[in-house]
Amino acid sequence: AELDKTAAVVPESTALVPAPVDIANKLRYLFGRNGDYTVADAYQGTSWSVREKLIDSFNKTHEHWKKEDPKFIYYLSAEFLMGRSLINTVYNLGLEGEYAEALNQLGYEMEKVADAERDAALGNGGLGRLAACFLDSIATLDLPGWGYGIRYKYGMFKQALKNGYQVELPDIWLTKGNPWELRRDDVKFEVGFGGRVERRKQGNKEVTVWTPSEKVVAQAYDNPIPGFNTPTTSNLRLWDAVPLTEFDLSAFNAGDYDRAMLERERAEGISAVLYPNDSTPEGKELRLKQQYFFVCASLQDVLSRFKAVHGNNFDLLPEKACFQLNDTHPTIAVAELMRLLLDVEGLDWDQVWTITTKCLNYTNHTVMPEALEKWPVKVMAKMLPRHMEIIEVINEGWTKWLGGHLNDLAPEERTKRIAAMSIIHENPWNKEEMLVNMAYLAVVGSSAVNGVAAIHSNIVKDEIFNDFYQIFPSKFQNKTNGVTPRRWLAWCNPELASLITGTLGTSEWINDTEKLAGLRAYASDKAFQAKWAAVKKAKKAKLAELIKKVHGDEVNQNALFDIQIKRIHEYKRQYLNVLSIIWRYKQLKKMSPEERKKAVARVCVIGGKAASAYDMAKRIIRLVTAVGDVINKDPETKEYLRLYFLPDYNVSLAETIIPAAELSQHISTAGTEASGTSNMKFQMNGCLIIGTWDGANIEIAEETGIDNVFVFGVRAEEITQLRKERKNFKTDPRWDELMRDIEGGMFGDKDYFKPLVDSVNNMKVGNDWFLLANDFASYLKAQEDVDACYKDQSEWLRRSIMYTAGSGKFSSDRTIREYAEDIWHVTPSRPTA
Ligand code: 73E
Repeated sequence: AELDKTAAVVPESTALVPAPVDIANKLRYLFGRNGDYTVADAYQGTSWSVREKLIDSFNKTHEHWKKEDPKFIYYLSAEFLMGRSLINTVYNLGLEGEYAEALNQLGYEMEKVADAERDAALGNGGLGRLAACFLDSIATLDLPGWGYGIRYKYGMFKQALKNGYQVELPDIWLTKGNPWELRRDDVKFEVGFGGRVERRKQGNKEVTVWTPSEKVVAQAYDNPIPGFNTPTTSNLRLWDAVPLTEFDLSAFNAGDYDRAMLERERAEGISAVLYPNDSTPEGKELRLKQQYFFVCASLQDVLSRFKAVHGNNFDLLPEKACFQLNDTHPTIAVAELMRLLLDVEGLDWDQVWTITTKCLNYTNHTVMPEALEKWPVKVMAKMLPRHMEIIEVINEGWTKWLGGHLNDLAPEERTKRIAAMSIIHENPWNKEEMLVNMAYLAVVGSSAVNGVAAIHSNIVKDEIFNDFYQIFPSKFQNKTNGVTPRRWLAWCNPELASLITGTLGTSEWINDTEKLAGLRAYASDKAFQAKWAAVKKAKKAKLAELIKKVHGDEVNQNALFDIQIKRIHEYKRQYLNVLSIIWRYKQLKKMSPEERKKAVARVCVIGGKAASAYDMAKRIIRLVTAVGDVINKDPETKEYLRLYFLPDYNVSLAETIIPAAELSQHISTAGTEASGTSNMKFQMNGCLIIGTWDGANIEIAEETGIDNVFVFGVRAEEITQLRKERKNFKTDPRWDELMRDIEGGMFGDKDYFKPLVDSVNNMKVGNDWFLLANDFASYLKAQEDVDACYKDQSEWLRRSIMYTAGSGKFSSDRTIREYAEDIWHVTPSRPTA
């Protein structure tokens, strides 16, 4: 008999079950635990309980959006560096009181329980973390929007130290299950690779048919993203690669078993590992496969939802969906959207080109020339033959159009310019090879192109894409990065948050960071400064505890906590930081005990991962640990100077380090760091900055008051000339001394450090491309200014308060509002609570 469906009572939510009971229930029925819980259990029980509230909110939001059918923004990114979810979810949903209380009743402390969670580390660094902050803001601002990416089985490697050298260990993060995801067994798409392309007659029309030689299935996992102070919970949809045969059990007959297993391995390989490379992408075929895999699944998913509502009215697509390409990694979307609309939906070229370019937008994140992705035509033609054809046709049309547009140029000049702007071009290092320039494809295929900080967007316009900018000036924009003030101030530094709220008389700053400017009125107030200092002190004590745990050392908690945490890269110049620490050490050694007592004591912390194949970066890590080994043991100076390398820098470590920092270092060669985002997190937490005139440092200095920031070094405009003149540069005698020290074995490992020394001195090897020697003297001078300022604690605290007060601009809410208004044209749509 037919079931009477209306009779089924679906409880609206689990809200009526008290949290402690619910946690115990989850442990009993999901894990078979009955009392006697470990902290890890408490984490599991709590998370699975919170998950249900999250899903309730997710469902409400999506029912609402389904009804309203607003325009959506889809953020396509190969990386989402989410970090931990429990605290963020509980606080964003406003459940912190309830769950803290529940855990107390069970005998646990929320903070300790939260510590049992593993980071979701599906990203390398700034680019991936930016994507995560953007999702938080998109949800908080009630913007209809989703993230789309890859559910890597192994995320960013875990970094360990062995005798002071980096070793990489796999990030096995899913083994204990993941309460923050929801597998959608009904959402799967096929993704093909290789094979051949044919034209066939279909009635009086010629159609193109691509028959891939290999197919895999993309399986959707949803990761609900709760907004703060709103009923909106949006979504990050990640794709897992599984074999086709999982559908088709008949392939598992006796003879095919081996083959079926091989197929499984091949399929699963696609979403197995994140490429652990930051700022320079790896030109490996598997990486192109990953890119196409998630782009293809995401576009099919969006089109299938669109068609369910609007049928074949594809001209409406740009009014219902837009895609942001997070760097060039998802750029194959240009060709894939064309293919789906041309070959699958049967529209014609001009219509499809119009729709595609209206729907796509591209963000550039780096100026490093080696970072602009280029795929050999041969590789692409083999893996994605139909896409290669489409790109060829796009390029033909493009270069032809250019020819007309550049009519005024002399013929030779015109030919040269067209060649320089061609999406497909010769490999300058190997004339035999043709390359597809993915950045050019993204620029030509998008409505808007943006950089990530003011200076960077100018470099994008004036240098890397200048030819394109001259033709399409209005296509180019700036969207200065931001970070979520929820994770990076309110939740990671509740002590400071409550002082701010108490002082401003409102917590509205969490959604409206411009309100932080109200703190300026208190910057010189002694009583307020004392409270501000007490918070910093408590956070420093926490970091000191961590250093003790990792290195076994007690550190002087009255010392200046001086931090540099970011990926290890020559352009970020951790090496320069180490040189100044060695210099400081040598000065301390020369002082009498009385003189030393007057010196500013420092605890220096450096953290960050080196890409596994990045040899020079690994040597820099070893230099840090070797220098630390000498300095930290020296009985004469150890009260005054320490240097620790904190291994396995990740999101959750950052949440402990940043609130404790008093000085942070952002010292890239001017013109090399597109933006930086940790600088914003430090600023929010009242940490002073020593930095170059680069990336977002510039805007941070403008907002904070330039005199409050320790700025040093040459300017971006000077770099080209300085590089030309580098051969004749007269190095500082102090620099020469330090080079001799390292070469002479002051920190051991002479041979291993030799290439490092050479890279900044020897013209044959490195030519000091990042101009450490040029900035060395002004850097030491800025460090002296830091010391002088720290001696005047009231001035230091005033500045610290001015940093937080000036951080309003750097909320990712501001950034996302700008994207929404200037690029996406999406508007808020909030479900009722
Ligand atoms: O300056 C940062 C920027 O703040 C930049 O280096 C970083 O993106 C951040 C967010 O905008 C970045 N990462 C990459 N390119 N730029 C990158 C490139 C290839 C693979 C992985 C990451």
